[in-house]
Amino acid sequence: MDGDLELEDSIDGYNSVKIVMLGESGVGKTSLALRFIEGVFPAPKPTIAVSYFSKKLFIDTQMIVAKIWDTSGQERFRSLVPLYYRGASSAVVVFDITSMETFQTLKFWVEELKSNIEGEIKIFVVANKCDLEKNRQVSKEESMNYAKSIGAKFFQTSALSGECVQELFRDACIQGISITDNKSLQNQNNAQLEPKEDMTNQNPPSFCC
Ligand SMILES: Nc1nc2c(ncn2[C@@H]2O[C@H](COP(=O)(O)OP(=O)(O)O)[C@@H](O)[C@H]2O)c(=O)[nH]1
Ligand SMILES: [Mg+2]
Repeated sequence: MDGDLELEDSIDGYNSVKIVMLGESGVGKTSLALRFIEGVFPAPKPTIAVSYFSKKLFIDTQMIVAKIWDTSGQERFRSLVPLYYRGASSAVVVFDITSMETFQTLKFWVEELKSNIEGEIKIFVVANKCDLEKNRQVSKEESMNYAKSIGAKFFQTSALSGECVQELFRDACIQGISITDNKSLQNQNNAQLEPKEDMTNQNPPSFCC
């Protein structure tokens, strides 16, 4: 079922995409992941220790398992273990539009990601808390330009209202699965796993909201 919350790292029989969440503490990483998985804005859970979520979804005609790795507070130390990044195909790098500081440190997280990842990864720059427009400190234009400069896609979301959250994670799966499929192809030389045409589009228009 779509709302399943699972803590194990093995879901057999389906292609899966590993998505890592990055960004400063408090920007809404856990809220976005839970909004996607459970479809609700979670009540504040300061002690939340869950760091792994999964959800099955159909993409084209394939059942895909989105495996979302969320930090459980370690990001406060600006350090995540290499295992966190290993095998990731998509990275969702989040900042809070009401905090310029969280946007400034986005660059740190992108560098951190690049120095920990081997091979290709799709990056998604996410401007969260767009329901708090009146407190905005970071303009949409500035953040979009930054995303463009690093070849990332850009989404503006609200875990509170749900705006663009499904679209974000769905796209992270679509983009990620093309990488995962390519890795499988290289490893297995299996022509049947050839990525579908619409999943291999490397630079589709990046816009939401
Ligand atoms: N208004 C608003 N608050 C949010 C949003 N996303 C998260 N929050 C709040 O921001 C705080 C930090 O969220 P959390 O998901 O724990 O951030 P994390 O530390 O990055 O995982 C919590 O109080 C959330 O309720 C959002 O889109 N809009
Ligand atoms: Mg969190």
